[in-house]
Amino acid sequence: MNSDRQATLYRFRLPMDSGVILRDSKLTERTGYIIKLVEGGLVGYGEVSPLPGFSLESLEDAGIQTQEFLERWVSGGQLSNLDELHPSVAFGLSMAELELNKKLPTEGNYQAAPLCSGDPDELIPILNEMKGEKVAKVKVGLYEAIRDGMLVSLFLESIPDLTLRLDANRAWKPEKAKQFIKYISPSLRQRISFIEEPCMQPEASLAFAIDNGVAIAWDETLQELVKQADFELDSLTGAKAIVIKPTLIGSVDRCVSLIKRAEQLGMKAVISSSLESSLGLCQLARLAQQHLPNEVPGLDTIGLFKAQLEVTWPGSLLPVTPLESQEIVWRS
Ligand code: OSB
Ligand code: MG
Repeated sequence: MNSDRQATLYRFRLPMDSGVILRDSKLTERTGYIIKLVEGGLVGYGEVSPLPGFSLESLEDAGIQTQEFLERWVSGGQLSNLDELHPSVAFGLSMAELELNKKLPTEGNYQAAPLCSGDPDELIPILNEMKGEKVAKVKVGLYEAIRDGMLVSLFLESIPDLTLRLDANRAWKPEKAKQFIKYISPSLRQRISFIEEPCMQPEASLAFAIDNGVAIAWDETLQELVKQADFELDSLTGAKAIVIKPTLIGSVDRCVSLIKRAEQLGMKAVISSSLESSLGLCQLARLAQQHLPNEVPGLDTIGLFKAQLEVTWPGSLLPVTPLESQEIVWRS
């Protein structure tokens, strides 16, 4: 029995901006859990927020599993074999332990790639604020492929030092992907850093990349394959980059070993958000600073919320809801 340990499990609810749509359904509120670990006068937080439509575990299942682990932890148990748990639970517990043990730096990489939808004129002032590489992210595949192609082309033509990350979320049939890329002249294609998951089938995405001289990245494919016991990143090297969304992947150790393996294989790794609250999002920025200080992370999602939780994302003017105002579901 380790009587020095204390833990609290909060359940939070934060209102979302009215227009947030995830895989065809509207997300009006983000719910999740926050873990607080206390030991030897030190504190560590972690966020467990399964993402509806993306995580396989439900919020309830994640909460039950987290509480079970916390009960064991306060009576002296180690947080081991985390990757046997739901990914969101493994991520939150490992993050809380990392922070508690002072192994998470205080500085963060908050240079998120701005998510943009329409007007290049709105993007220019944001890009001018960016220190290093000017990189933005555009969601494609939601509208006509030709419209997307013209928009991306316009962005690249009007901002000569801009690099774009595109995300199709598997929306295109191979013919649609071809229609899209036809609108972007080959000389502009190099400034598409990558297109995430252009097609439904990974093989079709690979063929698209090879046929059109454009790089791709794995997001959903990585999430699916990482669940297999014998998964090796070597099987995914046809793409230039992997997008790591820790809430959907698992423990911090798991994510860090993916980052290291990607480096060995010459692939880019990008730490990305699964719409965590500002608390979890800031921790992701700190993790990105620790392991990928020179890579712009995909963390520009605070603007999808109407409120922050406990901590402020640098530069965000959204109101901050204290953690203490949220429901305590369990405490030791
Ligand atoms: O489409 O990749 C997605 C966030 C939650 C769920 C799905 C997605 C995202 C993001 C995060 O796009 C932001 C980013 O990767 O830049
Ligand atoms: Mg994606």
